[in-house]
Amino acid sequence: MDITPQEHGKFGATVEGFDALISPDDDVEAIKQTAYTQKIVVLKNQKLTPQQFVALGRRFGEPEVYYQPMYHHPECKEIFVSSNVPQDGERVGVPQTGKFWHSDYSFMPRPFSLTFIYPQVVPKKNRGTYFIDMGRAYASLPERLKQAAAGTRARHSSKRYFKIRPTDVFRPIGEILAEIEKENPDVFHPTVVTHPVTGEEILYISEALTHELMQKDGTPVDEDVLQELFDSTGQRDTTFTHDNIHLQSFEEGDLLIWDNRSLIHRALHTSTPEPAVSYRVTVMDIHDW
Ligand code: 7UC
Ligand code: FE
Repeated sequence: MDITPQEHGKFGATVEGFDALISPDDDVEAIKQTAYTQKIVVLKNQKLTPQQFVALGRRFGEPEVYYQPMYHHPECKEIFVSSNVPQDGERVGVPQTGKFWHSDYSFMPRPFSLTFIYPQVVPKKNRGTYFIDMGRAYASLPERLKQAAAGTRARHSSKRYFKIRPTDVFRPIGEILAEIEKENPDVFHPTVVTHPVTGEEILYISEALTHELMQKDGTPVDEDVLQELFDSTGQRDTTFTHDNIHLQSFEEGDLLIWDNRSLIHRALHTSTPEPAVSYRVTVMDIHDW
């Protein structure tokens, strides 16, 4: 197995010669450490069935089943399907997922540690995912903003990006919102978290899911602070040319693993309706948070 820095983009590593079925545990451990330190790992030339993909995830941690069944793979509930391609005339998964800056499951009490994406149908144009390393972004903030974020908590909510389900059609929006509130109440996470493996400090906020900052005693922080943090870290750059933004592209056979604690990401979906299918597995590692 060979681990080398990625040729394109700003960070990440490429792995050649890893076989999910037979490679030794030492290889898995080396890849895992690389994911924590280099943030993105691309496993090349993977050829896995859905079941084998879940088994690969299990070698890295405990796979989590997404809380909403409409995203599940029909055979493997551990796989979250992003797809605009019907199978036997039926919808599978959900189209156009994650087209906004976020960290997976930050609106849950315990967000995922690692995310695995295994593209199945790769669009020809506009493929890829934007990433921002929020550890690096935090380190380069002006001291004034670091101080403003320090010691505060952030409220995360799925509300703005909750996808209307087929069963929601003709329901009053207020009723749906009340249901989201009840089943998936907003959560608070520290605004600055320490990565349990690397010790790095991370600004754990995203434009789509973070709604408000609060002092420890519950006093709200001036709304401008959060907006400035989004701005400074590159999340408001509609040209995607901010120095913090890395565009990760992929080709068939690539399997991406990333550190979901320190990266935020945003899917780059095709503007024209090109077929695109991607499978996702998410795992919890043994570390807190
Ligand atoms: O449909 C989607 O974009 C799913 C998103 C709201 N959540 C993904 C996650 O894991 O947090
Ligand atoms: Fe995501």
